[in-house]
Amino acid sequence: MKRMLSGIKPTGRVTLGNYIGAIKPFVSYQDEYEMFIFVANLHSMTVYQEPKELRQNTKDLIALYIAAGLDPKKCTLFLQSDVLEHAQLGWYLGCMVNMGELSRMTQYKDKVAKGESIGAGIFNYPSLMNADILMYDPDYVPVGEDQKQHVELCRDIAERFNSRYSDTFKIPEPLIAKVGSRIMDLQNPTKKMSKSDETSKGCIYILDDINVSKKKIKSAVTDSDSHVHFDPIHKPGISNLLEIYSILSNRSIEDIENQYEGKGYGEFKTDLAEIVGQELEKIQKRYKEITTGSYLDDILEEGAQKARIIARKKLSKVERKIGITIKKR
Ligand code: ATP
Ligand code: LTN
Repeated sequence: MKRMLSGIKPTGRVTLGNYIGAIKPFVSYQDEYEMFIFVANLHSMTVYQEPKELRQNTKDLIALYIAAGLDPKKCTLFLQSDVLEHAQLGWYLGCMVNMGELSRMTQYKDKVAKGESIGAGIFNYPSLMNADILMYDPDYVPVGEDQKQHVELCRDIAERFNSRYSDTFKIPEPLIAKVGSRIMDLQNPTKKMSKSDETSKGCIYILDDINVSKKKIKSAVTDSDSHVHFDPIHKPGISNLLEIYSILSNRSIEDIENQYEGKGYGEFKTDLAEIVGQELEKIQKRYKEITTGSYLDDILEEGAQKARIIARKKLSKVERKIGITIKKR
């Protein structure tokens, strides 16, 4: 079985973008691949997190992975901070990446451009991500479009390490879905839907009240035309809604366009609001069932134990190769 690994930061309430671009694809891969899915809580610290919210967002994220259909029996689910080896490997890999390479990362550049005060963690963020990935030798890293650049840097660093020392890391491939890898904000469809945004009107949260989420779909910004047609450049709003519709209903965009030919946006949006509402209802029901009792703690403990076995082995291999370990084993 080929291996897959990915993670999401608990930086806010999980959005429909995270669900469509990451969680739903993870679920669809779990029968075919050996999966490692984690909560990237160390990465979340690159931006200040209110401790109480961080705790809640972390619990919710792990619960939503399962509520959305990830099966802990098929997939190793864990918290990044429970496997200490990530931070240590991240340090070694951070010593192998150049400032220039890190400065070219869009996620970092965007923050600089906004003039935000930036912690050193944001700059070195990709080194920890490289460690998360390379630790487990995955064949594929399923991510949304925004993370492609990070996985490409990870490949470069893995190749650098392998050629400097000797073959140690598998070179991973980013896996990006053709549809749904960049769900846009419903109020500003030229911008990615993001869980850490301050305004919530353009963002559907998986744990949103169902009626609130339906309203958000119905008031999504579209154009003044009324032709339900996929054209992300000229009709970004309706194209975004078409992508959401297509993924959640498992139908092609073309098929949906044909259904709404000559019908206008109102009917299309009402139907989509129903589809989104039903999807969220299903997930929320399961979420309520699994968040009572100690079920999640047990899953995380089991997941961390499995992940640690692989991580310890990989880290000691790395430390022998680079000369940190002085004991002969
Ligand atoms: P933040 O706002 O804190 O950057 P985020 O909502 O962008 O958070 P991440 O934790 O960075 O979410 O991403 C988790 C996963 O979800 C990644 O694979 C990312 O590519 C994917 N993802 C995030 N937002 C979207 C989106 N709008 N459309 C599709 N995929 C997305
Ligand atoms: N950077 C990613 C989260 C992340 C990740 C990873 C994704 C951290 N480590 C390893 C895939 C593999 C993000 O911002 N979504």
